[in-house]
Amino acid sequence: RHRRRLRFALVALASVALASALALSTRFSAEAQVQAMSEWDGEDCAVSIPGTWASSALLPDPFTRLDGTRVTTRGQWECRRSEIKELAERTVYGDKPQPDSVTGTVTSSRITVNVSDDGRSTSFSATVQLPSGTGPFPAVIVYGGFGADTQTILSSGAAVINYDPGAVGAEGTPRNNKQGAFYTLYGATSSTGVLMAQAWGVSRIIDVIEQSGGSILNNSTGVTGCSRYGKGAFVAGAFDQRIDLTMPIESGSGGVGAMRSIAQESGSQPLSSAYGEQPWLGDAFSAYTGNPAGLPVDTHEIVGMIAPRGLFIMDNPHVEWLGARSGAVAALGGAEVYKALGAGANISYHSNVADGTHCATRSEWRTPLQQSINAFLKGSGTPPGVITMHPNKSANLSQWRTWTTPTLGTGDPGSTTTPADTTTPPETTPPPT
Ligand code: MCU
Repeated sequence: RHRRRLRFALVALASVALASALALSTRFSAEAQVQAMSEWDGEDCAVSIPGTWASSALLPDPFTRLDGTRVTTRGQWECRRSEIKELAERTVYGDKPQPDSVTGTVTSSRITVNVSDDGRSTSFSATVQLPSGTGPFPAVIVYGGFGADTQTILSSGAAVINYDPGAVGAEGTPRNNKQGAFYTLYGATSSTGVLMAQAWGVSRIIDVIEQSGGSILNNSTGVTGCSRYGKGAFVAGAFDQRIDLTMPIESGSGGVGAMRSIAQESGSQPLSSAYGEQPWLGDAFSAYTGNPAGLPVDTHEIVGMIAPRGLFIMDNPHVEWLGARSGAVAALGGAEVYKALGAGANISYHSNVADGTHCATRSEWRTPLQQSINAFLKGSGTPPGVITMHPNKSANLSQWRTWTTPTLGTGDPGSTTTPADTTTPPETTPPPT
């Protein structure tokens, strides 16, 4: 692991040099391309979780640490983010372990992954579709076989990695007999939910891409999926900082939707149902299905964990079960973290679509999808940077918080505390029809 860290550090140094060069030429691409060093770069933060925490009906303050003080610098945010990660693992999703060894191969049609941890081994694979042109290409890991616009991904110049998440974290099992590659390693009674197991699988695919030497796929990676696979893509993006672009589609309850808001949004999938329908969430979440106010986090902070990396959240406002208003609540709350980091344009939310069909391919999302791939996976152009809510499913953040949003500076005494870019995504409202 240490050798890997060193390699990441060297890559990071090179990227910093590259990023500064880019910053001189185009300020925007420097913001859009965020280089992460490793799966989680807050490993060295000392996080100690208390036995109890205050209950809150409104969204918890992302910027107040467990010790009660607020973060004021970007460095402090990194460790606050590790607190959020730890709390979210313990109460919502379950733990995401880092295995001892990962090997595998990347060809132009397939990625194979072999993982061992603590004397047990498992493997799984995914198929690859390359775009036309000359590689190496960035790639988008697509959960499942529906709902993501793979044609637009390919025509934007990114490869598609077809990921069968069920091979790593299976649906259709009772909680005490979970199945799939993750549970082969960590046990069928692991309390980690299927979404986190599947996210772990995504991280192992990225490990193999990183090791492959970059002749077919480079290290720019996105993740997407619709519905249950949108829940999965959201968790994958939040818990692996090497993912440059996260695009959950119509993910609903157990996905992007703010849990406190889901509990109040009429017709949306109740938390007890999201917990019970499949072992998506971790076993510990059973304590909160009827008491979301007791959660120490909510999904706006999972959105915040992704900041300042690329995020494009897509919601369907026509199917009540999908709780699009709660998705908007989480997006607006999480966008405050992006703003605090001076990266307001790196998050987009869009639910203003005409077709009510769940997981339809939608013309309204094609351009922002292309822009997101260009900005975050190819380093060109500007990200969409829009929050566009359907009028029937709009949200008002002021009803959900009492906290304010700080501007997080570098913390260096001599340096300016003003972030490079304080762009706020415009809140666009469609003309009345
Ligand atoms: C939105 O995702 C789920 C939803 O949570 C389930 O209740 C329903 O059964 O299936 C949706 C889905 O994955 O549709 C493809």
